[in-house]
Amino acid sequence: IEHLISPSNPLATELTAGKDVVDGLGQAPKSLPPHYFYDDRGSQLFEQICGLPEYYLTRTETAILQQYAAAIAQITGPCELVELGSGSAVKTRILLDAYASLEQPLHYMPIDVSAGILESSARDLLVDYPTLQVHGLVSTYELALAKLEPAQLPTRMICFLGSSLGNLTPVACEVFFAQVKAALKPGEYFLLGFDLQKSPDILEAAYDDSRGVTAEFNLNMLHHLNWRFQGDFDVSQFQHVAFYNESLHQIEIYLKSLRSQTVHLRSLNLALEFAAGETIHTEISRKFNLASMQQDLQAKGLNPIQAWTDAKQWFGLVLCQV
Ligand code: AVI
Repeated sequence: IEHLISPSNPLATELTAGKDVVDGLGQAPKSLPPHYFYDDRGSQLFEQICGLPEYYLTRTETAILQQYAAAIAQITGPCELVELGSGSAVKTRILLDAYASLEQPLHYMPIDVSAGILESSARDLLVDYPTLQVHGLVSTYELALAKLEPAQLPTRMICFLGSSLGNLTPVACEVFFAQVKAALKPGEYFLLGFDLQKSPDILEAAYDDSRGVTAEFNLNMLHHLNWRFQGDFDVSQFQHVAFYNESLHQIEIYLKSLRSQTVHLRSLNLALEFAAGETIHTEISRKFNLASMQQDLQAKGLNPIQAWTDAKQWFGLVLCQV
C-alpha cells in the first residue's frame, strides 16, 4: 500500500495543510469539501449507510453488477481493475469473481483516502482470492489518476462505482472525465455507476434516514476537523439538513448551526463566527439521466459501449472504452 497523501508529497500539500478548509469556511456561504467525510469513522458510517433500508443505491447497483458482471468480463477480457473510492470493496468482489472465472492473473488497484478501510479490505481480499495481486493507493482520485503507472496486464478498467460521480460539481465532473481519459490508453475501459433521477420523496429519505446514520455521517465531518486541525466544534450545536433541489437534480446536504457561536481551528489559525441558523454546505449528490450521461461520456471521448439499469430504472451502469 502506497501513501500519496503525505506531507512529503508536494502534490498533496494543499490537502494535508487544510488550505481547502480555510478557503471553504472563509467563503459566504460557508462550505467544506466532501472528502473530509471520510476519516476512518466516517468510512465506517458510510458503510452503515449503504446497508440502510432507505439507501437504495448500494443494493440496486449491487444487483445490476451481479446480473451483468460476467457480461462485462466477457467484453473486456482479462484486465487490471483500478477502483476509485474503493471503500470496503464489497461490490468489487462481484467483478473479481467474474474476472476470476476467465482464469487469468487478477490485479486490483484500490484507491481511497481512508488508509484504515483500504488496508482492512485489501487484507480480506488477499485471504479470499489467493492469486490476487493488490496494489493500494491511499490517495484522492486526482492524485492517483495523475500518477497511474502502466497496467500490469495488457488492459485496464478504471471503475468508479456507487454514484460518487454525483458528489462532483458539473465543472469538477468535466475535469474528472478528462483525467480518466488521460489515464487510459486507447482500447482501455471505464466502468461508471451513477444514481438516476426519481421521486424527491425516495431521494430525501435516502439522505435523511430514520435511524439518523446519515446525520451522524454528516456531523462526523466536524469531529474529523476537530482532531485533524485542533478544532473546538461543539458537534451537538450543529444539525444535519438534506433536501432535493429539483431544478438542479441534486440532493444538497448542510450542517446548520443551532446558535450563534465561535469555533476555532487552532492549527489553521482560524476563528470562525456562526450566526444562529447559518449553514455549512458539505455535499451535493447529483442525480442523472441515463441517456444524457451516455451523450456526455461520448462527448468527452469516453465512448459508452454498453449500458445497464435495474427494473425500476433507479440506477445506471455504463461501460466505456477510450
Ligand atoms: C459516496 N456518495 C456516493 C454518497 C452519495 O450518495 O452521494 C455519499 C452520501 N452522502 C450521504 N449519504 C451518502
